[in-house]
Amino acid sequence: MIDPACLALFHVRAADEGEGDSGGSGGQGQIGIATKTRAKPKKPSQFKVLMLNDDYTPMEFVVMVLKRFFNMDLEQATRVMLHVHQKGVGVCGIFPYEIAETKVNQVMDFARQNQHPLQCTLEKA
Ligand code: TYC
Repeated sequence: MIDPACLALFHVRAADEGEGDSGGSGGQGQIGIATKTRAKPKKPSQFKVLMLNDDYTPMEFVVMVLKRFFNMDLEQATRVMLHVHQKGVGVCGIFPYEIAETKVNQVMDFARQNQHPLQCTLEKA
C-alpha cells in the first residue's frame, strides 16, 4: 500500500520536458514521470504499545506477558504491571509500526487463549 503522505514526495515532470508537446508546455493533462525528490530517507515512525488495566486478568498473567513478549525481567515486568494496575494504562515498549502491531496481536491472542480480558493497543509515539 502506498502511504498517501508519500505522494507529496513526488513531482510530475513532463515526459518530453524541454521539447514541447501537442498539449502545449505548462498546460494541464501532460503525461509525466514521477520522480522522487526527497534526498534523505525518512526514518519509520515509532508506536507505543500500551497495556490497559481490567478487573479480572490475574497480576501474575500480566507479568508473564510482559516477560514473554517484551523481554522484561521479573522486576521490570512487576513494575509495569503495578503501574498499569494503579494508573489504568502503561507503556510496554516503543517500536516501528509492524513490530508494535505484531506484539499487540501476540498479546491479545495469548490473553484470549487463556480466557483473560487483557487489552493491549497502539498509539503513535
Ligand atoms: N487489575 C488486575 C487485578 O487486580 C491486574 C492487572 C494489571 C490487569 C495490569 C491488567 O494490564 C493489567 N487482577
